[in-house]
Amino acid sequence: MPTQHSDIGLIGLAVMGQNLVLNIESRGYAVSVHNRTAEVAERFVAQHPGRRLRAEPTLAGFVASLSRPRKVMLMVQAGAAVDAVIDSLVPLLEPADIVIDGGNSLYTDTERRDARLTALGLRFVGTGVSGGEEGARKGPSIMPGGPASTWQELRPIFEAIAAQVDGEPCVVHIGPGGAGHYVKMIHNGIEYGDMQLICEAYALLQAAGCTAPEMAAIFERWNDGELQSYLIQITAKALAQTDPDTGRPIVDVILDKAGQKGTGQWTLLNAAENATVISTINAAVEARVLSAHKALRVHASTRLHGPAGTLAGIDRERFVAQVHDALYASKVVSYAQGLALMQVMSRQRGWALDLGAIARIWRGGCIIRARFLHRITEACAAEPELPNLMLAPFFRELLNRCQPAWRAVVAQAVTAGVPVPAFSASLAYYDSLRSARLPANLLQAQRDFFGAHTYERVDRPEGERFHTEWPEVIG
Ligand code: NBP
Repeated sequence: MPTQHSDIGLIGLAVMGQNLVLNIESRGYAVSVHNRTAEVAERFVAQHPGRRLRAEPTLAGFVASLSRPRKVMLMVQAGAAVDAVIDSLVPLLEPADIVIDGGNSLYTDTERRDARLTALGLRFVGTGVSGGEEGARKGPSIMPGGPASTWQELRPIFEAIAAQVDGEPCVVHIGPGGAGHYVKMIHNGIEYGDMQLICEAYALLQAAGCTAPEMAAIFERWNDGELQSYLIQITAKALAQTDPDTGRPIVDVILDKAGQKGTGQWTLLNAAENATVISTINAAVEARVLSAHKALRVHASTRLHGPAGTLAGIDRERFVAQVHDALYASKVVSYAQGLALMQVMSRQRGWALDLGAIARIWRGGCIIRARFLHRITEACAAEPELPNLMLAPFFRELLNRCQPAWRAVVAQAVTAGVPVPAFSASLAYYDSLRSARLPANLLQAQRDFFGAHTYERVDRPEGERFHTEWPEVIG
């Protein structure tokens, strides 16, 4: 039985927990592990002999095995399981001990738990851990919230286990309370947007007659350029994969019904509550929802008329270049929207989020890791109070350059009947933002007409309200 105390303890040895423990131990830390089903922890330690790992079958033994102040990381299922583990842990902990929730918890749950544990003299850190199983093992992007005092104590471990890009660890203290889990939620929302945009590019290339192997080559080429990212890379590999049973491209035999775990929907709700537009992410979440209604779509496909969804006879090479630009521009809009939402919440909650640093820690370890993220860091450094990412010189020039092709792609998609909800939502946002005058003047007239809501005038100071006696409408 080891007598030395462990540096940190982890509860929840499913796929994420196991890989994170192996990562932490490999950086020179002794780790105690505990799992509700105790055999899982014992088997895990037995499978890794010679490591500084210690399985503790009881929670009391687990807590007693840790050096003070104790650092207890939870990697259990988000939701009720986190509360259940905290309930059992609390009586065993001492003031200043740190409980870290590394699961995908909703940031408002994190804020509730933070308030509860703080009142008990404990410290709570809700942290985003991105990158799935491989990230957990080899280096995730880590987004810790919680009090600044915890960052000083967790920093050496987190910096050691995080992904490294250009010699910098992909972790930074995000902010107090639920800030870490909030930023992880936005990361996931942006991930939804990126994935849908890539799927729309795929649909367009397919409509233009490209085969799966041809598209694999196109995405591979794109991955060597400005669009370089993990998601483009895996898309190329997925398109190149053959189904062993049929010999067909695997994407052709996969059913077109998307799943989701809910973090995208959380992002939508948060944007709606804060009157912020995230139309690209919105379109991405809704595209998944609509895809799941397969039977209804199959039925409607024989009842609702429209073009066949093909782009036959198109200049393929030119079109591929246009789709590239449309994808890049749409992606920038999606990030601009996600960043704008973070800015709104940062002000509202007093989190002081450093958007440039957040973009920097997303460069490695996480699903949205991409070359262009350093451009966001640069833009934020040049102008910390940037009103919208699209207005930063690099992105402004990029959008101005890409917009003719982007427009051509959306127009051709609409004409051919290829649904591109995220491409079009991005373009509509771009066009709305650059419209000095929108038709909201008529909307105000309508509101004043039926509800006497009043309106402002273009020729009078802002804030002065007017009402018109509109003609009566009979019937
Ligand atoms: P799961 O989300 O599948 O959770 C399984 C773990 O939770 C097991 O250790 C299980 O113990 C434990 N658990 C449950 Br379920 N209910 C419990 C309870 N009431 N009390 C104590 N323990 C309980 O594991 P995961 O896929 O490794 O994910 C862990 C967290 O990381 C989740 O929040 C997830 O959303 C997040 N995450 C996952 C990924 C990914 O790629 N999987 C990526 C990023 C973040 P048992 O063995 O006794 O059933």
